[in-house]
Amino acid sequence: MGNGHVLVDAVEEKCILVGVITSEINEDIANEYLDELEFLAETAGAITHARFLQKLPFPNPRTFVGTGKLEEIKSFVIENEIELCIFDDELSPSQLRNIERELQVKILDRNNLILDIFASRARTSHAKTQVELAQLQYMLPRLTRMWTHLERQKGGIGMRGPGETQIETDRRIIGQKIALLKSRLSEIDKQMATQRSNRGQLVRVSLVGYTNVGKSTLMNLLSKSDVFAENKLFATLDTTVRKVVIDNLPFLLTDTVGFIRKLPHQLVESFKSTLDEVREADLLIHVLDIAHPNFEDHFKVVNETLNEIDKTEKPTIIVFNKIDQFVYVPKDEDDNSPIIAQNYTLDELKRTWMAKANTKCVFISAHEKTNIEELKTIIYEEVKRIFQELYPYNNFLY
Ligand SMILES: Nc1nc2c(ncn2[C@@H]2O[C@H](COP(=O)(O)OP(=O)(O)OP(=O)(O)O)[C@@H](O)[C@H]2O)c(=O)[nH]1
Ligand SMILES: [Mg+2]
Repeated sequence: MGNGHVLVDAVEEKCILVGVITSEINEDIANEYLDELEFLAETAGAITHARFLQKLPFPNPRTFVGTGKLEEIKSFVIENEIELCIFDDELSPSQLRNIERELQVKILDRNNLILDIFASRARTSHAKTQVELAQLQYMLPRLTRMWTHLERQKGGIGMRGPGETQIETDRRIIGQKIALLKSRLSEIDKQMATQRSNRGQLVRVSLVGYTNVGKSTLMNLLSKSDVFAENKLFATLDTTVRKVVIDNLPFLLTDTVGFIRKLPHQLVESFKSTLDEVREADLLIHVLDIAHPNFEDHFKVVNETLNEIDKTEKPTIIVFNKIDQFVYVPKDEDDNSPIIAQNYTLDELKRTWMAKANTKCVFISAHEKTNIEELKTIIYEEVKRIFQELYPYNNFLY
């Protein structure tokens, strides 16, 4: 793994994935969710051995999947010595207990997995505190005796972060810890707010987008800095702020944590000051990975998350990244599979988006450095316009 960043334990854990097909989620979508879950598992250091999907009107309130399905999963787990079962949706405390009792292996849901990746990614004490708080809050209602005696000592996925420090399974102690972390965070939040307010009269621009779309790569390109970028989910946890100058016009550029579908609520809460960067930005650069089959879905998820963080509409530039990886898939007339974005040519997509987005769009490759000049021109124009609005009496730029 490049750059000397050691993320996973040397031994990879054997896992299986479980999801449901409901009236709201058809089979294709359920499979796409599991693709993403598999990428998350891989990022955390687990190898997926099988996927189990069940069609249900709604998830079983007792065991998430039906009893028969759970039996099938159990045989597979025993036969293949599976150590870890990952469920795509949030499990209730009682579902977790019931499934654990039945399968007798470590059970995680998507939220645990995301929190675990965040825990192993956290570098600064700020990020660590934020993740630890989110983990404890998620863990608190889900403490089971089984969980402790089975797996606490062994470590591994889902056990990093606060798990490593052998927290007592005593709710009271955890409650105290949560209070402590909260007060520590509110101290840090204050410091960060002061830092932000001391930045002077500079327009603030934030790179936002789904995880792994190329935000950090673009940050490095624009600011000639060296922010960690890699083909794993959540490579970035801490925001980095750089002063960037385009044609004598200086502004602040922030690289932020990537978003993902079903981002745990606790995480959004405890990442408040990280997300404050986005909240206080004057201009957003929304980066999309046009080569990803679900990029339009990602666009929606990011917009929804942004809306949760801040209700006000901000000026936004949409950047379609990775055009070098885009593969046009022509569709035969008798092909009845659902239409995906890649069934259009890049030119068709450009025209559609330019027409339907009421904001500036640009198509680039951060990797191959294609159309970067065009992007810089657009950023320059927007930053200049915003600067003149914010500081009408400051003419030091001209
Ligand atoms: N082919 C191609 N790959 C790219 C391009 N831009 C970035 N990548 C790759 O995409 C992967 C993710 O890039 P990052 O810059 O880490 O993405 P990010 O949005 O910062 O990801 P998180 O911090 O995890 O949210 C890396 O492997 C990059 O090398 C591009 O234009 N083309
Ligand atoms: Mg990044």
